[in-house]
Amino acid sequence: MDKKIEKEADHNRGPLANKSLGYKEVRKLNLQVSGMSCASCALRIEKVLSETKGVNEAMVNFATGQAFVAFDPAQISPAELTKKIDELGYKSVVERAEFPVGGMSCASCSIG
Ligand SMILES: [Cu+2]
Repeated sequence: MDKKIEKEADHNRGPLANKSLGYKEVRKLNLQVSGMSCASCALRIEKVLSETKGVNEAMVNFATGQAFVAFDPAQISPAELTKKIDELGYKSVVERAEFPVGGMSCASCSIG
């Protein structure tokens, strides 16, 4: 009689519960993207990146030509991310792989 309740409780504590707690490693990456000719290029890249397995978040800024990606390094590598962009017909260069460090000087200072 109690067995059933117990089993259900276990089920709720299953792989899904662990997954939301266990996936903490996120690496951040800044990319310089060239070849974009309008804002929808940026949206297109953004969409493809954010649908890529291992990517948590992707933002592409047409005006600055910069892309920001938050990803799980266990699932995808920076090289694979730049390849994705290149496959779409744009050129991308890793500008900086971000580690959780504060107080760094302004990244946009280095943009001509
Ligand atoms: Cu475009």
